[in-house]
Amino acid sequence: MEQLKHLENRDLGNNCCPVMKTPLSNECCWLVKKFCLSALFFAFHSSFAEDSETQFSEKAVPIIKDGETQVAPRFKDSDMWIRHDLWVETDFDSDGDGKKDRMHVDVTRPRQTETEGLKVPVIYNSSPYFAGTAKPVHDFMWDPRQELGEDPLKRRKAPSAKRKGERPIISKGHVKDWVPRGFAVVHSSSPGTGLSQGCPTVGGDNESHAPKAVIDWLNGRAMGYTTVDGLEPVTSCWSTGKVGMIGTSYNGTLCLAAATTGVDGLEAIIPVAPNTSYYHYYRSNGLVRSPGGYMGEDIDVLYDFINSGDPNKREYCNANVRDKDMASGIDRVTGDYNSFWAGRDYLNDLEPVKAAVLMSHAFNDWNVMPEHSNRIYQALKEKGVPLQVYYHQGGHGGLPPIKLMNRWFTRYLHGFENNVEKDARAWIVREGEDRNKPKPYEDYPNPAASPVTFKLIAGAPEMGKLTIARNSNQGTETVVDNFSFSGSALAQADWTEHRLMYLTEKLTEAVHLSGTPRITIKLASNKPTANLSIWLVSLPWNGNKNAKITDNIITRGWADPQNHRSLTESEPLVPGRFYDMTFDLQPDDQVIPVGQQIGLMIMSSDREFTLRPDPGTELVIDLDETSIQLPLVGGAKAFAKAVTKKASKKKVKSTKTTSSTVSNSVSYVVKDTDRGELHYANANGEAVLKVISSDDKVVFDGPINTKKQKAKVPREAMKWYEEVSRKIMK
Ligand SMILES: [Ca+2]
Ligand SMILES: [Ca+2]
Ligand SMILES: [Ca+2]
Repeated sequence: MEQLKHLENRDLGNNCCPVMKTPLSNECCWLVKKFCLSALFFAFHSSFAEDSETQFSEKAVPIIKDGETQVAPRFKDSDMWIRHDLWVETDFDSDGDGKKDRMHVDVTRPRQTETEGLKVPVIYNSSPYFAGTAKPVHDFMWDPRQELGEDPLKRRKAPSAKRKGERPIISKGHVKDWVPRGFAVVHSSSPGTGLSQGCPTVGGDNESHAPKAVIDWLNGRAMGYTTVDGLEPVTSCWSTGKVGMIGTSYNGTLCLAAATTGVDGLEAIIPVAPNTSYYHYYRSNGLVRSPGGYMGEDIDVLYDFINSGDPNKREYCNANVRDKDMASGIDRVTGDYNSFWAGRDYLNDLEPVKAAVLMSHAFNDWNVMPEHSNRIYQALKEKGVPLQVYYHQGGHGGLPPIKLMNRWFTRYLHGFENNVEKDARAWIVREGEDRNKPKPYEDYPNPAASPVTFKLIAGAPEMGKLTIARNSNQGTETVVDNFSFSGSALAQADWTEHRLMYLTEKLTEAVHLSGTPRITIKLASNKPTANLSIWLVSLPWNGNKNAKITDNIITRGWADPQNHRSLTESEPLVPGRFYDMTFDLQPDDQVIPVGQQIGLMIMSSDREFTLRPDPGTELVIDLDETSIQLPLVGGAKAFAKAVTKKASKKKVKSTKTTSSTVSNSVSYVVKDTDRGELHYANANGEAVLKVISSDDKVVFDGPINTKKQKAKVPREAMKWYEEVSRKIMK
């Protein structure tokens, strides 16, 4: 303490950049002989120390232990931190006033950056939300209750966003985690929000160039000023120039946006639940599809939501960005991908990326869905940048454990070799487990997973079967659109025409899905437009209030049948004509436990996500030509094993009939040299019949619970079945 006091009392004046000396003086050698050599080594090379003993040295330095940057006693006291704000000049003028836009930036840094000439790396967080948002957002959404392919109803005007906040603090986010560890934390409001100039563009180029300018300033390559329009400069001589960006959701997007500029000094990013493509946020495979929880949101709604910048510039920004660029680009009529969306898809901008990326997301984030991080993660693998991914099983947001983040930043901002490259590449929190205790995996998707194709066996309006066996002659089944029923209600319904459901056998071993399920579907619509929604569920449905988020919905996906051929061009459907299309559901990593059945549910509208046209559209599905590929650890073999009946089965060789009756389940197998084989099972009230002809053809395979289903059994086979069941009943 004595020494701290001494340091505070030293007068170094206002000079932010005192002459740099070796951060650890020779005094260290007198104090800690044993530690001296390594301390000096680090002092010369990167000015940090390896353990807390160096607090006795004259000057404070970051302390690294076990590969992580430690909270240091001399950086801990928040009263001693230096806080200030400034404006960084960018290289763009997005608000049309002829002057380069300046970004409002705040800085929180250890006092020693002022008193001891300490230089520190920077944790940087940028956002459009820091200065407040327009509320309530649900009042100015688009109305989803409209016919598909028609002009949307006019959207209600948004209230103006009132700027909030007191200078010099823009945000306190991440400060408590990193300043006590000897980092500076920097925030900036993104263009056109708060006290930052420019227009909000929601994914426009200025949102990438703004954080780039701040990183340039942190490296002495851009100008900073004490005021928004003055010329009194502010330098960043306390910065090592090594910057790590972190942020959740939109703020995570901005980490990636900055990285796509390839700016020097941005060494590492930790995007958490980042939106990486506004098309994928507001559309899905050609369909207008809202982010979960924000029905009717679109990119112009988000623009209004964040529009908290200078009120005098709003008229210009509204007219140019919202009412011109966005209005002409968003296309809520077809929902197709176009150049407007391509310009807001960061996958198209990855070429310059060189920052080390620790991607973070959740598999049950139905707002910014997990495909957003996965598409970038998979693409970056090709580029060879240092890469890790952390997934948990919750909803939107959620930082990786501090240890993961710390190892990442310690390695790439301090340049300290903690071998983070040798850590597991993928960290996945298992179902119901603590979010801070992810399991290490070789990669995501799990390299042991391979696609297993599941076929459909008829069953509507009840539930059909999902099987890895071959199917044939299943005909078609029809789903009738009705947005009034939620997907979860339909998944639990015993009998309904508003969804088709196909269930695997009950799992007798857990099944591990890892990767992106892909559906191939052949369908015809009775109208030129139709929604198509796919849910993969785990049944029986757990309706308990305390059900885990993973208990019922495994994953889901949405697509526009009009885009069966092209994402950029919808094609009106010819009523009654069959179309083939293939698309992905959201990526997932989930273990489906014993006792559950995996269900493929096909719906038309999804009331929580799609537009809501008048009910009645009929989609006819060709069951033989429809299948879903599930990436399963262990592949088809593992699945076959997971549905093997553990109870012993009786087999009959001759024409003899056997039956076994166990409480509510009945099964028998009949073999007849002339007629073939007849297999019948009735478990839990679900009757299934399989008839194989003497020349080994499957004559029928499916449920026979309803009149309609029974009507599908070939006549001869039905006669045989009735004959046999009569015998058994006696
Ligand atoms: Ca300007
Ligand atoms: Ca479309
Ligand atoms: Ca899941």
